[in-house]
Amino acid sequence: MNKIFPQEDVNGNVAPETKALPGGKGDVPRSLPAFLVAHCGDPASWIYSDQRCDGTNNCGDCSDERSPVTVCPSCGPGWWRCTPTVFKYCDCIPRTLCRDRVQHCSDWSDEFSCPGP
Ligand SMILES: [Ca+2]
Repeated sequence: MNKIFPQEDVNGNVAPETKALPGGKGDVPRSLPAFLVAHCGDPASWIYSDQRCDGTNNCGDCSDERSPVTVCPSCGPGWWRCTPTVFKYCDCIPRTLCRDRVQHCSDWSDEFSCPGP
């Protein structure tokens, strides 16, 4: 499910006006089965269940990617753990962003430590 970021460019950068947004604010649509819906740390926000632990900051505060709201496995093999400089990511960035001469980690580890994709 990638429709949250329709204007992402080839570098994974997202224009500021297209920042991640939760599935919605307020009441969950009654037409959605409960198993399709997950809540963010902000009880007023919700996302689709498959947006949990997908590496993308859908809640806006990363509560869909981090404890205590969501328990996720650590960064998978295709991911690099760091503190991202990109709003879209929380604790890991895709390794495809490593060694591309663009900073994606606050400590620049994506360019200097990450071995690459
Ligand atoms: Ca997510």
